[in-house]
Amino acid sequence: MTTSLPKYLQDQEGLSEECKNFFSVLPKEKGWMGSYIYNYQGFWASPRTIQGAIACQQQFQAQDSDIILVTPPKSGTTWLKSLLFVLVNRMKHPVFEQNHPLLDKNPHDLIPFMELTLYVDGHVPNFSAFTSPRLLSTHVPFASLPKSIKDSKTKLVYLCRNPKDTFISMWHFTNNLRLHHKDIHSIEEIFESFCKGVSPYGPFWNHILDYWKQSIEKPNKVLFLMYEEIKVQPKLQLKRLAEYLECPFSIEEENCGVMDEILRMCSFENLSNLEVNTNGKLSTGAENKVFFRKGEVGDWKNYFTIEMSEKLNHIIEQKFQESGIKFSYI
Ligand code: PAP
Repeated sequence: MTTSLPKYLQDQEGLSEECKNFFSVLPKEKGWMGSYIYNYQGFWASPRTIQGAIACQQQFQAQDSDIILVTPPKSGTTWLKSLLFVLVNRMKHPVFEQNHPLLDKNPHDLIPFMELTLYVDGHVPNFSAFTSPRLLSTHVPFASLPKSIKDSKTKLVYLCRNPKDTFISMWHFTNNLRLHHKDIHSIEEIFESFCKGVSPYGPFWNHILDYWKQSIEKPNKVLFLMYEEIKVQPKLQLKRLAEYLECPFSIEEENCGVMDEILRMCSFENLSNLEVNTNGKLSTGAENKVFFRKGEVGDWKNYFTIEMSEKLNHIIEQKFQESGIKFSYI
């Protein structure tokens, strides 16, 4: 059946009978974007995303040199994609060069999502155009990553953000994408879902805790970063990232201001004002500008009631206390 809804808002439309049967037995809740999200292998996502994740699990063959960025949605993925791309490719594309790819491509086109782009809708990705190291990304929780990623020397870079700002960013983003098609979700109803753990790729606490645990157990396999820490100490975190990826900055680079230039190029101010990001679109049809809203820490204070803040504080304390993870600006 054809539908006028964009693909990211479609629910069961276009699914085969076999797929419908598959989803019919999964736990189901009201979705943030499409009508419903389903719980598969412990995380919540749309049927399209789950199918993309399954295809990725079945087909993706990791290489030892691969670098994979993992984030819960709206944690600063776009920012870190730009930093990673510029950092890792700085020999091929020197940062002071006029026609740097970051200047005319959105970071999501430079580092594609595996389950949302490469393996979505039955696509078979062509990796021949990728140079080494391949830079890829995913929102999928650790337990649902393709086995070859876990078995290889592939490096994972994990980025999360304080749950209050992540929630607000996600609420704006999903409403933005729904704007032309359906009603807007109220903050109250979507907040209740978030607190129950029902959010894209959630529960958010499992997502963060699982990668945190991996980063402690295997520090050469998973680097754990936080959005707020990059905001506060950008140079330090960039240096950490470069060292982890085994492409540290040389003394000459440090003296020539390469780090400053990378941070400037990837800053919210620079990226959000580029023509490609103000007027361009991704292959999925989403406008590039939806990935740039405010880029600030603590914006949740403009939206949360005291009750909402206390409720989420309680959940954060309960879920993260034992781990020692401390979120800032909450
Ligand atoms: P995604 O998971 O859908 O790819 P993601 O990039 O993680 O989205 O989240 C977008 C958030 O990062 C937005 O936050 P906000 O809603 O609180 O404003 C966006 O503004 C912010 N962002 C995008 N680019 C940058 C950047 N260069 N520096 C800092 N924040 C950024």
